Amino acid sequence: MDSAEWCLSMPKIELHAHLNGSIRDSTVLELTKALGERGVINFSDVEHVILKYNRSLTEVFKLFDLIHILTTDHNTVTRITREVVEDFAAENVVYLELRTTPKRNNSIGMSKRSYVEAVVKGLKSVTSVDVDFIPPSEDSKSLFNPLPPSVTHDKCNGHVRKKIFVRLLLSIDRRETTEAAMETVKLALEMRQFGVVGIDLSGNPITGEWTTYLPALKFAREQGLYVTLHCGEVPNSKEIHNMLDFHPQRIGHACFFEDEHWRKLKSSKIPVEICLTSNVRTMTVRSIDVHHFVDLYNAKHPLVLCTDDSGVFSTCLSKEYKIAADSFGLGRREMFELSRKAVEYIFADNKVKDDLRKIFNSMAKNMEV
Ligand code: 6MZ
Repeated sequence: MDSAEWCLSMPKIELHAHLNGSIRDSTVLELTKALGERGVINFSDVEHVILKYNRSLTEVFKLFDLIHILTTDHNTVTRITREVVEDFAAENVVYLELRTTPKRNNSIGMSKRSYVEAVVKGLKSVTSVDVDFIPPSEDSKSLFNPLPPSVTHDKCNGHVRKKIFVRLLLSIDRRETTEAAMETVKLALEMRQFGVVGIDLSGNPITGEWTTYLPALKFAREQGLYVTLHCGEVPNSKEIHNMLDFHPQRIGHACFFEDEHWRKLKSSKIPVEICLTSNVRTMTVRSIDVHHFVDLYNAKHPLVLCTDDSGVFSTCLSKEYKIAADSFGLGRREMFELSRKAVEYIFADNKVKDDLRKIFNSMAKNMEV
């Protein structure tokens, strides 16, 4: 087995994946053409935005604006959720924490709540793999029926079926107001019974002030939701300090950290979601060989490899592990251990953690690591 195949077959944990950034290229093109035919957009005007390979951070956010035009209706949100879960499961991701920004679109009767319901419907509509997304302790009698027991069994008709745990994070976009952020947190609390476990702060990092979201983030934490923050995606020393002082359960990126920030981060032990391809492509790190992964890894700081936007950056989690192996000289056992340690940083409950530890233990024997 070559190292690409090995990275593919290894069980993996994905903790930083934006739903609309993880959309398949083929789906983006299909939706763009369909809207072009209906005269909603002009395909030749947007083609270059979609097909461009190397994008700056600013261009990435232009692409998101376009993707949101394509995807923001209930059926499409359901479809892309299903496809994204199927794609991660196909590459042996055993636990996925999928994040998305609830969107309101009055013209089509979409509220933040109905958006999230469309996502949940997408989780429910996956048939190629068993999806565990409803926490067992929750009363899930309203809105959707729980999955029938046969669907949650590992064996179906004598065949071992793949199973993926999925939990949701609701994102606050840095363009939003305090009130809108608070609405998202309240929605997350209401949707806990459908696997919502936390809140993410994301969006264009040059937009908005951190203090705008602080009341909503504090409220989220008081109510027992987990919080992860995009932190240091652009140089902003004061914000990085303030975010670390808030002590979120995880942070994403950590690209523009200075010595003081590293010191604070390392003593805090806050796990970092590392997105290698995303950072290189958006030029938030100069090149892969100077990526902060190396320093954090050598310091044994908690970290997890993630994709960020697998569709937008044409990557997948197996590729990210292969890049880490090739660029930083990690062996198979080290990659496996890196993946296994991520179990400790997930936002799902202890039962899920236990199940995942068992999966990794049994795979460790199979894969002889
Ligand atoms: C910050 C990002 C991001 O929520 O519509 N997003 N925010 N930095 C990044 N690094 C490249 N990549 C994605 O997914 C798309 C949204 O996720 C956030 C942005 O707010 C983007 O609009 P959803 O499913």
